[in-house]
Amino acid sequence: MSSSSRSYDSEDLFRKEVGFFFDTAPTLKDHASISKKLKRFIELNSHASENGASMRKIVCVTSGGTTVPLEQRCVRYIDNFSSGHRGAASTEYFLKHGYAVIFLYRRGTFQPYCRSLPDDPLLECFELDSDSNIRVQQSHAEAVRKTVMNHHAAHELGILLKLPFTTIFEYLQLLQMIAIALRDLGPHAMFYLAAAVSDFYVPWETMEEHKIQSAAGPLDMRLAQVPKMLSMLRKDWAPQAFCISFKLETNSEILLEKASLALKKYNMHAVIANELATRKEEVTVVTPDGKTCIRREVGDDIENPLVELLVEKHMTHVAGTPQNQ
Ligand code: 9Z3
Repeated sequence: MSSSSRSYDSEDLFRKEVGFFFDTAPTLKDHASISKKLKRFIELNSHASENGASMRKIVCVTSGGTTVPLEQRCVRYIDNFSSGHRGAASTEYFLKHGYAVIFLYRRGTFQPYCRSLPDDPLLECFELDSDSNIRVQQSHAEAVRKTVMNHHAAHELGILLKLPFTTIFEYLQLLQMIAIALRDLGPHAMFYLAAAVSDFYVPWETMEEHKIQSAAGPLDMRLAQVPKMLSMLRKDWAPQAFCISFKLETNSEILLEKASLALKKYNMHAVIANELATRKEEVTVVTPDGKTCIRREVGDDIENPLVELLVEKHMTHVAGTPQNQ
């Protein structure tokens, strides 16, 4: 077999797997209302700036881990680690750089502007005065003021759209919707894929409907591979968009090699390599031009210099992409 017919066969098989994934996934709840919100958000934010010189850039930031349900009426699931801190912090910095952000996040994970609040903000930030009126505790007043102010500013300007997911099915359907909706923005759109995405799943049609019974003995289950949708994003959904993915490993010896492989295999514009234990201190930005190591400065978030570097690279991408292709 020639190598070209072999690659055609594997491409064909890959597209079949993608088709199977979407055709058999449970229908996304609220599809129509999400689609409407998305359309309105993109219309509002993709207009040329006042002097007509440039379009506002829109970035889709994904954040948190996807789950893989083991039962259709789900009691148990496999989870992927991610607190959502990276995505929430990065969203704040993209907004600061003038981007509009579609924040695709796992329910219950960190939210933009809420990172410095305590775990139970309602109970820890507020107290009752002698007349039983609610007031903000002095020690949290500054954090609450900043959170509320920034949240309302983003809300009023209409520059932050939050879309939640839990399962791998919801996440990939939403990512596809967003990418297709952003396609017309060409190179002005960016994908910053910090969500920790499941590699294996149970196809909906082979999944047990009811809770799996423990009396049936040890559980033997075959998981299918989740098709790598990064390829679909680059080839079909939004081919001109600037695409950043993340590579997470726990073994530093294989991290950079795996990131370089992902860069080539999925034709990403950059892959951010990070190790679980040091992810808040150090990341390496791997691009076709080389590797840049970024370290956190004292009192800063690592996402600050990371986003700054990516914004620069995105500008170069926009300038180098012929428009109206
Ligand atoms: C990451 O590597 C993120 O940086 C973290 C952020 C999940 C480590 P936190 O949310 O942590 O701040 O607690 N995300 C991507 C992980 C991932 O699933 N990458 C895939 C892979 O490594 C490629 S799409 O194979």
